[in-house]
Amino acid sequence: MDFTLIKKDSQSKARAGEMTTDHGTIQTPIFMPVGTVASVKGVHQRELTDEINPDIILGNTYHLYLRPGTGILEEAGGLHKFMGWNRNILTDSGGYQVYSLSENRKIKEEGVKFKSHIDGSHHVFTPENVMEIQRTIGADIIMAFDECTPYPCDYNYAKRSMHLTHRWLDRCINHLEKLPYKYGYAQSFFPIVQGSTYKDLRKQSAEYIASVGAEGNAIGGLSVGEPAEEMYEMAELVCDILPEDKPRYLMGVGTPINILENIALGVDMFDCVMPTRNARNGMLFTAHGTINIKNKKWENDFSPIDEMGITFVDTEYSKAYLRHLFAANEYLGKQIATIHNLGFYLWLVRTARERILAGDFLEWKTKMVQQMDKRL
Ligand code: PRF
Repeated sequence: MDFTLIKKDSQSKARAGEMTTDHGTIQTPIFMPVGTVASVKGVHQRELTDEINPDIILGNTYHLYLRPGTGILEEAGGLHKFMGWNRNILTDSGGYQVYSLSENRKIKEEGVKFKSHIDGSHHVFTPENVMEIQRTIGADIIMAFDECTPYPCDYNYAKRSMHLTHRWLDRCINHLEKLPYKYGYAQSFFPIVQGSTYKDLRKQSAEYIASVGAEGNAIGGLSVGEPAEEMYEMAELVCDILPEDKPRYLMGVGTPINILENIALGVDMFDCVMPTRNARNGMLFTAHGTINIKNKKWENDFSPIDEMGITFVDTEYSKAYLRHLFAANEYLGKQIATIHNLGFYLWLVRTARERILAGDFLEWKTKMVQQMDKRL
């Protein structure tokens, strides 16, 4: 993988860059739509490609391992072929889902024992088998196996957990060296900084992660319930330590405002279920604030869903119609809202990039943060 820093903002720590893998170029800052189970929920690949147009999407090792399983993915020739997506994919390692979804998980030095949320069957994730699984899934970017600490987290637990994540990282790297690529294209490996909300731990973890010299680096353990100000403080501290010439990925973040604030601190990559999950509950993100489309106030508002929106749904359907679809519990409502929200998130990061290149990012960000903080 190649990463070129194209421009650094002079008034903030924001950057515009370009990553190139065997599946194409990714312009940063980027938001990666979440396609947990080999599907961006409710969105056809054509709508994803032609309307939303992200350079990269995300898949989850935990889910794909449980279903359809690595056997099917290998037989398909990898996840890209299986799901009909020929641009970039990043897979998360399971080092988060296993804590948030599975029952009875037991964390030991060796790895994590867990029970499937689907059928209750027993499984073990270790740094080694998670690297093997990610080789078989075949994403362009694969993640280290880590422990994401909850919030709040007492200092001693956070410290022990961070050291475990570091030891697991060494095991990931040692094992990956023995595993050739499976499908003829390269895979890049990103380690993950942990350390909860403790500055000294975050510093220590960022220094350790930076020392392994990976092609890109991630920040985990944030957006788990801590106040936004603490997230920003940790992200900034870590970004200042991670190498400048490698992409930085803040995992599982966040609201449109969180994304702009973290871009300003030097983050290049984001993913979050928020645009897709909230869409299915009738919450729309726009440049002027959020809309609860189920609200009665939209009942006879025949204006377009989002005048400024970049996707066809924004101008071809009205708010009143979309409200009706939610009231009638029609699938189409969730699909339209999902396309709108993802279109908005991609518009947001693309515009951030344009503003960084134009030199007025900070001014634009300040205005956008104010605007987007409203409920319409
Ligand atoms: N680790 C991993 N995936 C993640 C996180 C993490 O800490 C987070 C935290 N917000 C989201 N996804 N592996």
